[in-house]
Parts: sequence; structure tokens; C-alpha cells
Amino acid sequence: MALGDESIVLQEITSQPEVWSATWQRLEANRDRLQELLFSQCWDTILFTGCGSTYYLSLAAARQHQVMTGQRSRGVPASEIALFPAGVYPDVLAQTLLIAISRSGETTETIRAVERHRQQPQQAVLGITCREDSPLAQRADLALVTAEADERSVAQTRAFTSMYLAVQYISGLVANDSPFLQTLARLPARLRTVLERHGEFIAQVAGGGWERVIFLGSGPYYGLACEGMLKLKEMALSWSEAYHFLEFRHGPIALVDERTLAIGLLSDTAEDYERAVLADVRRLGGRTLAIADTPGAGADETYAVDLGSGMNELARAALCLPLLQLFAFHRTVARGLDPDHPRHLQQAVVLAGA
Ligand code: F1P
Repeated sequence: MALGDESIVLQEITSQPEVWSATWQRLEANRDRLQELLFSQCWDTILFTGCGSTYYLSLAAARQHQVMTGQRSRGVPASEIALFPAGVYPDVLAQTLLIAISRSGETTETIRAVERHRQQPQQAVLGITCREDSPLAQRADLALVTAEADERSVAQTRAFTSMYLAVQYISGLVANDSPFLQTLARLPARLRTVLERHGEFIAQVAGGGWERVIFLGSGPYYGLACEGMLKLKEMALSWSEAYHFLEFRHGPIALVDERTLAIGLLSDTAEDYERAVLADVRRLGGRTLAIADTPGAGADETYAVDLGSGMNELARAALCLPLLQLFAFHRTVARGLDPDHPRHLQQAVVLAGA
């Protein structure tokens, strides 16, 4: 069993500052090719798709892309495009760009979604993957390959964040938002500081005897909260849930007790509302971990991590993820499980006969 510093997934998590820098170089090197595709038509809709982690990435990406560009954007599981296309493509004549995301580039539903998308009259496919020779890269009009982020682990960590950086870059290009792109370029250095300052603390919090861990995030953070939840399920075999912050009061809050930890990814837009939900969790006996850019005035969280980036909520979002990954890793080790070999899982789901 790979534990502690020998764990592959831990090495991949902690390598992210360097991997993000390398990914950034890649993105800049692909700027012209990307712009050519992104501006080749006046796209009515941008569809982001993937499976598992990359579906959650699609949710976060779609929300961010629409906010930044005004382009109608949706994040859908690849299986919905492949099997229930009528609900995804209400207007057959719409010009739709599919941004298909897959670490392996070979997940069956994602490849099927690309093939189904090709049946639309006005379409194109941008593939984002870590593997150059993958079926996705071969089928896409343009493949953006974040090869430095590829992984040996089953659970995605740096692959997820690097491909997230790629979709953020794309949104920045479409929005023609140079300050945003310049801010993204500072993320690798900021992440190094965040990991140095907070990595150990996250390990301590993860070591608590939590029975229920809830991930809360709204707007662009909802998809990232879902990814935190998935990491805990995949690696630590711990049931967890993710909610939009204010949704949590509508029923799930009934489950809060002293062995509940709510991890909140705080936005700028709705910070006061979000902190109020965390306060409700504490009032009911639960504990809270708030991940925000600055400590809230008067906030009384059980645990708090301040990213201290000075970046807006969209630009800094990726900084939360390695902390959630570390949380899942340390929870896994605390439970005596092997984070490198999650049970029942493989790197990619390739269906028989695909
Ligand atoms: C998607 C995915 C992973 C998950 C699991 C099975 O892979 O669902 O998110 O961890 O191992 O595959 P991909 O299409 O991004 O390669």
C-alpha cells in the first residue's frame, strides 16, 4: 500500500505549481489555433462535456464561460449528449461548439458524444485531453493536449486542474480579457504559497473523525464542490455530498450533527449569504471549513483557509482544488486506505464493444 510521501497521487497533487506553469506555456503556444476555432463562427451555444471529474469540470466551465463571455453555455454529462440528444439540442440549426474534456481521451460516452455532436449541421469539436494519441484528440477539430498534467493515478488531480486552467484560458480569450489572462498566469506561484501555508493544516482537519463531509459552492464553484465530493468518494470511500450553498437549507441540513463537516468554497458575489449557511451548520452542532480569499470580518468558522490571492472569484477558483484533493488524500490515509488504488475504479471507463 502506498502511503505518505511515497504515494503517487500525493506527488501528483503537490506537483501542481510546476505542472500549471508548463500547462500555461502550452496554452500560450496554442493561442492562435484556439482563437481560430473559437472565432470561426458566431457560436449560439458552447456545450462543455465530460464524465465523472470532467463532467464536474464542464459544469464549472460552463458557468464561468457564460458569465465572462455572454455566450450561452451548458455543462452536460457526455452520456446525455450520446443518449438523450433531443434534450440537449433543442434547436437543430443552432451553431454549437462542443468542448469535450477527458484526461484519457478514451472514455466511451465522451467519444460517443463527439460522434453524436458531429450529426449537428453547424458544429465543431474542441477536445481537451492529456493524451495526444487518444481517440478524442484524433476526432476533434482541434485538440488541446495538456500532456504535462497526465497522471498515473486513478483519481484525477493535476489533470483536472490543468484542464480547468485550459477552459479558463479559453473563456479569457473569447472575452478578450487581458487582465484576466494576466491574473491566471500568476496562479502557479500563488498555488505554491497556498500549499506551503495551508497543506499541513488541511491534513489536520482531514484527520478529524468526520462521518459526513458536505461540499458547498455556488455559481462557478458548484462544479468544483462536486469535484471535492467525488475525490472523497473515490479515494477515501466516504459518502459525501455537494450542494449549492443555499440549497443546503432545503432539506439536507436535517442531517447535520457534531460529526458533520461542511467545507464551503466562498465566492465574492454571495459571501455573506454563504457564511450565513455555514453559521447555521455550526448552530446545529456541525463544524465548518471556509475557503475564502480573505478572512471574513466577524466570521467565526471552525476552520478557515485564506487564499490571499487578491484575485476575483473566477480567476482564483482553481486554487481551492488542490486543498480539496489534499483533504481527500489525508482522509484516505487516516482511514487506512490506499489512495493510489481506489477500489472498483479504473482510470477511464471504456465500455465493451466501444
Ligand atoms: C473520466 C472518469 C474519471 C474517474 C474514473 C473514471 O475520465 O470518470 O473522472 O476518476 O476513474 O473516468 P476521463 O474521461 O476524464 O479520462
